[in-house]
Amino acid sequence: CTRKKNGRLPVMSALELGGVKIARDDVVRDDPTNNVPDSIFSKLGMQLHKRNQHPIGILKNAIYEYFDANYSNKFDKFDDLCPLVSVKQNFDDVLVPADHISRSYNDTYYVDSQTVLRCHTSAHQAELLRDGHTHFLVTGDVYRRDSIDSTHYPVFHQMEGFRVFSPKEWEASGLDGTSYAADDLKKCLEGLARHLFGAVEMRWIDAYFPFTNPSFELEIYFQEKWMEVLGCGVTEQEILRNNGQLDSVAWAFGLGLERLAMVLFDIPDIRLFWSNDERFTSQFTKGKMGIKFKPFSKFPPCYKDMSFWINESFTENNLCEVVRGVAGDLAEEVQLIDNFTNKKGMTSHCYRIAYRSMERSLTDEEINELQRKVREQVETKLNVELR
Ligand code: FA5
Ligand code: MG
Repeated sequence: CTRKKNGRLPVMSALELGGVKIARDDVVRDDPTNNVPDSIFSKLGMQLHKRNQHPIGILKNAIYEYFDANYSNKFDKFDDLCPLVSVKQNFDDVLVPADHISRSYNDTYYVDSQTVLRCHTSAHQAELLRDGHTHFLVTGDVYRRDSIDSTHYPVFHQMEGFRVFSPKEWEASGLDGTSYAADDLKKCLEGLARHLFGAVEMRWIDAYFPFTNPSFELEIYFQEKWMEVLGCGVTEQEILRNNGQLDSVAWAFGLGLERLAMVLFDIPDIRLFWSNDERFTSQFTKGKMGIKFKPFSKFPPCYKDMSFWINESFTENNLCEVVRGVAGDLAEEVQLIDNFTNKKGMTSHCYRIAYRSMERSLTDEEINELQRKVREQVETKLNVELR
């Protein structure tokens, strides 16, 4: 990690010395100041985006190529900024309101009450602006408590892009600064999509982010569905003003690298990015973009249903955290399949858990044992009543 100023050094050095255990396994219950399970903690420092033979690293380099070619090396590149950031960096600096859901312990991994595992690379916008950068790309691992399916994983990689315009750049165009930046942003990202994919079906969706206005998301058609691959927009003036850019306008984007790599390399499930199986890793070559992943085998999934009466504090993210804690990457999907409230006002949920290994077939005994543990922990950690 490259550490910077901002007073977070004590946590870091303690961490580096192994002096503080910031990971714990009983995430869901009590300790309100740390909800990082060991499975997540162990992903810190893996830096898939710095492996030139890994699809995430290959993709990062291909995006760099596009920016180097089109902006004659103007974009400063960062891929080594520490994923442990302050609450201020992750949220306040990008104007995330105090009561925004993304700040909750249900959505974000907290190391302590003032330090999080960044949930987006936007956490670095403000400090880089303050350091005088006007064109930059930030790539890194980001962390979120989230649902479980083929396109969601609690650790993934983003690339942030940021470009500042000075008044003389838009004044000649006859457009106002915001329209000028929005046009430029869309052109830039459409050009990037052409560079990466050639032809691909995509569409722009209006979106909302606290740090941009207007805001957009880009979706790509993949596996018979529209899949969101990035968020972007014209940066809120307040962020520029707070960080030393008084008369400027800027755009920003945040790409989901796994999602793009799934489309590019035909990777059907996001868990594969973490596979050490040679049958996965050996299929990719440094600098080669045209490769299509050949599934080495397809094992059948096994489905287990589970019903319980929920309580007020029940959340799907907490359930998913329990499932991941027990089954790790053997959990393929957790899906709500039934939901009703009885006359007494009690609400029942039925979840279907799909278990499948990407690498081997699972035995019935193994799956039954996983399901037994999940049921046990759901009862004890989430305090719900199994049916
Ligand atoms: C953000 O994180 C914003 N910071 C992006 C942004 C940057 C907007 C700058 C405007 C300006 P969002 O939460 O939508 O936005 O995530 C961005 C992308 O990350 C998504 O489009 C998706 O591709 C990817 N993503 C989100 N959650 C997951 C997940 N659990 N697993 C894998 N990829 C994910
Ligand atoms: Mg989004």
